[in-house]
Amino acid sequence: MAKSRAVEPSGCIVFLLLLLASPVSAMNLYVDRLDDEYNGCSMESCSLREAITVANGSDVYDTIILPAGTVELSRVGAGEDGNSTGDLDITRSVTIVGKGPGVSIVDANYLDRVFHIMGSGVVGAFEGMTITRGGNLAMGDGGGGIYVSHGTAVILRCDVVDNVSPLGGITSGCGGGIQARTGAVLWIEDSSVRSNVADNLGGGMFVNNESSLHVLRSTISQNHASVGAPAVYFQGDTGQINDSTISGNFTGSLDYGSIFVSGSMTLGFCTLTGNTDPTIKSSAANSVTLGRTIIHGQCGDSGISLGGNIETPGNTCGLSPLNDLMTSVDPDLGPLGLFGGLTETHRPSPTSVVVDLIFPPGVPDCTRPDQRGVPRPADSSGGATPLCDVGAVELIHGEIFLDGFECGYTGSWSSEAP
Ligand SMILES: [Ca+2]
Ligand SMILES: [Ca+2]
Ligand SMILES: [Ca+2]
Repeated sequence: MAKSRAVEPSGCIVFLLLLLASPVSAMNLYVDRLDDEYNGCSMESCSLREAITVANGSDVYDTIILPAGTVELSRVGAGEDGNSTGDLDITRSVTIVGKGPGVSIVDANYLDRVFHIMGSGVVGAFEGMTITRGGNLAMGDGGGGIYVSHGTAVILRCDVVDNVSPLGGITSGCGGGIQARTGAVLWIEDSSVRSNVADNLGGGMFVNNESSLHVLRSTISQNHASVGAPAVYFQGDTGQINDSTISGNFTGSLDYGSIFVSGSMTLGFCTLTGNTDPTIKSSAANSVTLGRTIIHGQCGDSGISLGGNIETPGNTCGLSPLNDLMTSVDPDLGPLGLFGGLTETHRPSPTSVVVDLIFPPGVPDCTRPDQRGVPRPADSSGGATPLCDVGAVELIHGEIFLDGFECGYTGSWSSEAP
């Protein structure tokens, strides 16, 4: 198994900063009503749809600020691209900032998808919001939550949840949560893509036609796709998923696996568990590069190993006996839940086979915090030396997270703390 490259989000930060850099004279547009009024922004009143129309007519990169609450789209008319009905059509670059997922919510009431980013070079950036209940049989193409073609979608600290992509008529049924097509860039960080449904391919997301995908510190869970690839369908240029959890995605079809890759994708420090097998499938061998990742399930094809991976049970991913661990031992991962950080994760038990492993020199070592933001490496099992754990979580020895409500680290408590 060749070692081809380090498990790093290459050049990502610089790229993101460039994308989000605001040129001079950009406007801040404050949304102050939660309905779907559409008769123009005024000083007294501006809906999200009205604010996007202002940004679409602006030559500079504007920012729209959402209040807390649920913006409910109500203007009937799916498949329209002028931002007057159905989905919210973004034709000039804009950042939309909410108060946080679950606090600022954009709900499309299944009248159409939620957001449509259109045009070469157009960036739609979403920060701190829930994007939900998008998708309609008449929406045209896929992407129930977000559809980006040619342009860029940046998704930071968002939940993309409960969106659908139905199949029939003019709608492809692909990309229940998100669809990125035709040279698009899909960038996802500190976000959850959860419980989205595609009647065709790509329950969580569908990325194709030379598009690229970057996922960091995010969780893709409980998505469904009828034809296959319930987590991610990727037929793109380059794909990277790092420090992330892919869990419980399901399909009745085995043809595409839970993650399907045609092209090239790297998964580093990820936890893959509870997905319909094959968990990863590709159009050709060696399309997928794995580093420091837990594959709790099966692969459909051999990949390239950077080392430090664990496959259990079995030996289907083409991993290296020298640099990886293939075992039949259960990884003893806890339930998916909020155990620190912004997204749900599976914590291994302190006695899990994935914690505090020593691999030969040359296997990628810990270089950045885990999905939750916990610095790596940490002592996870009560040993003398901090050692990297495999997967998205670095367990801290003595960490007490008995359930999702008890978040804290005993490192800051007294030794007498219960
Ligand atoms: Ca549209
Ligand atoms: Ca529209
Ligand atoms: Ca450790």
